[in-house]
Amino acid sequence: MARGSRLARLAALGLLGVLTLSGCDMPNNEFWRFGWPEGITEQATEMRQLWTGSVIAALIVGFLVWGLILYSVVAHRKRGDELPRQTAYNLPLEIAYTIAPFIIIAALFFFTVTVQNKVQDRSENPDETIAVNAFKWNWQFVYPDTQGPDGEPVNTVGTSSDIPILVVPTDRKIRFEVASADVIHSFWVPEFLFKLDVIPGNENGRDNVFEVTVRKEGAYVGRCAELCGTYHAYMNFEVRAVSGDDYDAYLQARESGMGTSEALESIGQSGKATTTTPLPLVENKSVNQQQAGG
Ligand SMILES: [Cu+2]
Repeated sequence: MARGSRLARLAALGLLGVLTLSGCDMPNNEFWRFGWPEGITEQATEMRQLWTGSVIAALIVGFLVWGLILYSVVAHRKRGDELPRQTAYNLPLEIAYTIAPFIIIAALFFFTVTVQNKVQDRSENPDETIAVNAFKWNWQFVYPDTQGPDGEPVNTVGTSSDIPILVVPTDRKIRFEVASADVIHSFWVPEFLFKLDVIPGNENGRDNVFEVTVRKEGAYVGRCAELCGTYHAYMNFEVRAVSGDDYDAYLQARESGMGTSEALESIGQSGKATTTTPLPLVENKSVNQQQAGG
């Protein structure tokens, strides 16, 4: 009986630890990330905190279990031929180790759903909206709230010799609306710790939208993460996160007629992608014809 209640107390203590740790901000350093990559968005931070909390919870359970195993091995090692005291059907103990895992799973589930809701959250009025159009085999990024000299919204489109650069502002809520012109692609920026399948015809604003707030300026590679045909591997792009002021200046430069490179250079950024380069095209006639046709 005494042991059973002690176990229950330990489980409760562990749970309390998880609750406390998940509730507050986790330290963000190499050790406390437990191998989790460093994301650059607000949403990635939420995910990292969930991971840190989960690992700590798992370690608490782990140390408890390892401790109990070690204790049993040492304390109950064979000392003679006499059978030790038999303690089967210890009801309090059995109830404790049935309820404790349930509480732990319920807590993990709760925090997972909470973070998932934050990651998939859509605001009423995002600060910026950017349309992402995927096609075999490249990307087009459209800024629908802008107007270029030709009266059309400003856009950047990649070619086989030019990596498209998706310029985004930091510290603003950005809504990405993804669409595909042909097959299923997947919009993936590893540093966002997020990807979204781009499914053709799926443009109802329900399953083709996500939002992020980028917190760190810099250049980050983006990729297609869904095998979409011969030149799938060529579908790389670059996210260029700049300050809000630079972003506004960039869009203004684009609206005045500058190209992506020129406008980037006008705000002191590199006009070319820095995180990836175009892959050489394979010399294969049938493949090239297929590309021209598709
Ligand atoms: Cu693709």
